[in-house]
Amino acid sequence: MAAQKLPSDFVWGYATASYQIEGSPDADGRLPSIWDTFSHKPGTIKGGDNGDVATDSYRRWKEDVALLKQYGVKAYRFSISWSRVIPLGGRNDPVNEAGIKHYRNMIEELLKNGITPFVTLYHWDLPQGLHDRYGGWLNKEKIVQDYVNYAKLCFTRYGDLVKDWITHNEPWCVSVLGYATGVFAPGHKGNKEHWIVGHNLILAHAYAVKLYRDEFKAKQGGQIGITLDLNWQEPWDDSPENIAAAQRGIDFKLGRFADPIYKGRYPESVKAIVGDRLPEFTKEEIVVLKGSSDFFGLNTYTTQLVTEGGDQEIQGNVKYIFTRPDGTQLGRQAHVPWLQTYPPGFRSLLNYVWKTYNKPVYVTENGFPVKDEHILPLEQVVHDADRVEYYDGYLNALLKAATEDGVPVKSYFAWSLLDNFEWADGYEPRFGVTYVDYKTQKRTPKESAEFVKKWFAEHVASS
Ligand code: GBH
Repeated sequence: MAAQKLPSDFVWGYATASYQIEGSPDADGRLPSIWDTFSHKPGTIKGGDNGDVATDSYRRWKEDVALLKQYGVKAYRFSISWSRVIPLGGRNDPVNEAGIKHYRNMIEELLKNGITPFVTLYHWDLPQGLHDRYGGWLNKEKIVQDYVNYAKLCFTRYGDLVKDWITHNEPWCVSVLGYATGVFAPGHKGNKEHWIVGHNLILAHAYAVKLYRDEFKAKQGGQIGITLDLNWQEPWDDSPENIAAAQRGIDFKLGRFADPIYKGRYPESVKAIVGDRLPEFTKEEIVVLKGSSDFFGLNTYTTQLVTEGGDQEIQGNVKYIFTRPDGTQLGRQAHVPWLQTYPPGFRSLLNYVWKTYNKPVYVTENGFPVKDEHILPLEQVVHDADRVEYYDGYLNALLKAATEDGVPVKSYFAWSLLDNFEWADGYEPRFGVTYVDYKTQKRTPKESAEFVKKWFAEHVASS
């Protein structure tokens, strides 16, 4: 019997994000985002890098679309830079037609090539204007209105062509890395603001979804949801403490966003630890929140082993390690310290998400930066066996979850189309299936691009 296949309407492709690839920060009326400001502060980014040039995709987007076409994808997930379309960001600020046109052209080009656009509205690049004016994500009344206005502009200008919308990418990163550990823009530290920012991100998401459903969905016929991130958390051993710790770790990473959005409330474990620093939703807000995502957008890269203990409230007072009780490593080490290859964890995660939230799952990011790729000669870089091993493992885990476990997985977007600006880590880690020579901007496909193409050709049923 032939191996089971994914259904013919399974969506796959690559993902990117505006600040990580576009460059051209001042082009055609764009104004800075908090990432422009943050990355230009000395000491924030490894190697003193910033996104001023990145992969130059604001200018080379046609080349990017041609690559996608060559790679055989069905879809492309990219994000819109808010400060290109509303340079100052606010609902009473001018709309920038040149910025609008840029994404419109790209969307049209994708469709002409048979590639479905999946559009992320917010992948971390808040207009600096809103941060300066009222504290950005910290100001509930104002940011919710301005975000909804921005979303409305995108639905109005692109919604005839775009049918798949993602409100936010990884609100955990925005709130915790931006407002607690301070390693991401805007670089705040502490244990209070990130709960407020997380709360406001959820509300902005929910009111944008309400607007889409009330005013656009019937006419445009699309869907809208949010992308959350979770690396699977596996108890280090089967002691009751560590089993409980893993669940608490998941609640602090995923549940703090997913439970309000899919169930209308924060997890009890989070409330118990955070107490009155955790803002409350009003009754009226809960009505808007609950069920405010048509699907479950999931970014995931690895698995962490979890033990009870430690005093890091942000992660629910649990500890993470990659070393098993028998002293072996969980999987192959990537270039970044937080990632090891472990496909079974992906299968467990897909099952958990489906069982817990009961929504079709869209995997919106998954990928691997090969160790030391930035210093290897190009002949070796393109022969990216460790990345191929990763995709082989993760795609087969997804296939099993879909066909043997019955999880309704609808999409898979690999991260990323190109090597690009990896936030605080600068240009050193390379996640692309395409090598980018940052001096010349020349793109060279790695073997993983061919592998992924072939895998989907073999594992998606023909229609
Ligand atoms: C995703 O983040 C992002 O959506 C994407 O933009 C990014 O390029 C990609 O993954 C690869 O990283 O947590 O302090 O140890 C995944 C979440 C956030 C995980 C930053 C690694 C490292 C800093 N990533 N984190 S820290």
